[in-house]
Amino acid sequence: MRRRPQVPVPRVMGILNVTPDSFSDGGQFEHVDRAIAHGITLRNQGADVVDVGGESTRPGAVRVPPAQEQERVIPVIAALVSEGVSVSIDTMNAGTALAAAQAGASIINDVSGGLADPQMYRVVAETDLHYIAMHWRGHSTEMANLATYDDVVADVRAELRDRLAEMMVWGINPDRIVLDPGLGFAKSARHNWSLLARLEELSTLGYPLLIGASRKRFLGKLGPADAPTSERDLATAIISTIAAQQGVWGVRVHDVPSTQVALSLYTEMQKGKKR
Ligand code: PMM
Repeated sequence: MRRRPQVPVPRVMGILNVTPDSFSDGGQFEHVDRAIAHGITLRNQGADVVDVGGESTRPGAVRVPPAQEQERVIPVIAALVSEGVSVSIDTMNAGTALAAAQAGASIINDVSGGLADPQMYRVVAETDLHYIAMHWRGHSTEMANLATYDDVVADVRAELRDRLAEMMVWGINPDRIVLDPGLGFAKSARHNWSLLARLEELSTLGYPLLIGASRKRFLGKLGPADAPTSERDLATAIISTIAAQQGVWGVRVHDVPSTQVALSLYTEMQKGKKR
């Protein structure tokens, strides 16, 4: 990882989705090679970690068998690790998390926060990797129906606290845990904005936070309806700055350069406070 500047800024996690819709044209090898090349580009652009995922979790996405998920991600992880890239594995499957750990991944990023696979906490405890536990209520096909809250921030906080209690039972090292409110997962646009506006209430759980707002649907509402998702990168970068101001541990983004500009701006401004 690159040297951290004196002003604390969030880690940048570059997104590498190794799914057929991300790198579709070409055979299996070209697909893997292009994914590896993109991972190296993300690192060269300044990503501290490259987050490799082989199963789409977009609203409505259907599940991928773990063996197929592993076929997609493991060669990519092994190649990136051999190039000195820090890798996290974006998976809900304990078997994939373990295979990724064996291939050299240093972070397990689980959008289900341990709810999708009863073996996940055992793997996290045994591998002792960093563990990103995201707030989650159900799989992509059902999550739209699960977006009901009394107070979204209080409810997400309470549900994450329940997950933390379970992690302690399994002997997961608290120093390894990062929490994520799970923007867009069983959340409406209004829920996402409330979570972003009140991040400090989640910080009171006492764990570092990761924010994954990148290119999500709620940002699309700020621009023309038919604009490509890459046009959400400016909004994403601004959210990276807002997240930095709230002291988050990391931001997960598709476009690393725009978030780097936003975070450099934030760093310079923070330095300006020092006399
Ligand atoms: N969002 C997606 C996938 N993985 N992981 C974490 N920790 N937080 C997120 O918000 C998150 C994630 C879905 O976004 P994508 O399909 O654009 O990768």
